[in-house]
Amino acid sequence: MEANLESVAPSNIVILTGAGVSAESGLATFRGPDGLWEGHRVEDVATPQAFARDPALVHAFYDARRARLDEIEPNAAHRALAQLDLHWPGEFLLVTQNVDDLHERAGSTRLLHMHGELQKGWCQSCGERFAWAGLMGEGAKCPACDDAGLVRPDIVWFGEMPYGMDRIDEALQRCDLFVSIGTSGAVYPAAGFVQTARYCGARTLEMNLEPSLGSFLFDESRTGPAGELVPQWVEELLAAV
Ligand code: BJW
Repeated sequence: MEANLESVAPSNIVILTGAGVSAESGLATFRGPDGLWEGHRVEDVATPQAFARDPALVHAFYDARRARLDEIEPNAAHRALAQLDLHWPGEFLLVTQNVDDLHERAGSTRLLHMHGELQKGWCQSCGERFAWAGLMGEGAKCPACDDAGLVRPDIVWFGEMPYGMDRIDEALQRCDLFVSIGTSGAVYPAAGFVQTARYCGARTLEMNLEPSLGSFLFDESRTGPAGELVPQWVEELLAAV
């Protein structure tokens, strides 16, 4: 029997978003037919080893994606989640796997980028992380130590530890509603959040264009475009506050 989320009065919410949330803004997802890294599996390219092997290729990829941010806008799903953040009286954490800045441009503030951000750089010489606009390329100079050529995109690649895991774990343990939106469930640890939340007693909801790999783990699954499903769901939730 399908769980009825409307009958529950959650107070603490954790939301996980993936590439599907930005798809209607015009950003390709990773694993779709028109996915990023054309001709490559993301798992084969988004690694520190791939960067060491061919830094020019990896920089070119991230430089192009950073430039693309100027051409796109947040969509109805980003805006609805920002409204929920603004009006939700309980604890709230929006964990995004996305490296674009569309959630913050829509107005989200209780937000954590677990896979890094396109608009940040990380110096491999001094360890500093900093805001970055425009091209980075192989010769980029660190604004902190002035070393050139050792700045990389501040992106979490395969085999690296995602950001904010302690904060995320704590929020998952405290939440009574966990919602996953527009993510395939192919990449851990994010794909395991639903199990942690369930184990700690939360109800779970998935919204995706199609059922994800871990769809069976959710109490409720809504199928369709995030730009339609998310505003509808936020309206339902805020009407009950
Ligand atoms: C729509 C829609 C619309 C479309 N509306 N929906 C073996 C078993 C288990 C784990 C491992 C393993 N071997 C290695 C691992 C670990 C590894 C991993 O998970 N590998 C898998 C391949 C198995 N993970 C890691 O290495 C991570 N680190 C780690 O584990 O550290 C150790 C650790 C241990 C314990 C605790 C904590 C940590 C790091 C993962 C880094 C991922 N990085 C990337 C690339 C960098 C970012 C970038 O370049 O942008 O992040 S990979 C890529 O996948 C990107 C994404 O954030 C991530 C997830 O993808 P996402 O968002 O789900 O996109 P898609 O395309 O897969 O799905 C889109 C979905 O949207 C689809 O379902 C569509 O249907 C849907 N959709 N349009 C609604 N309009």
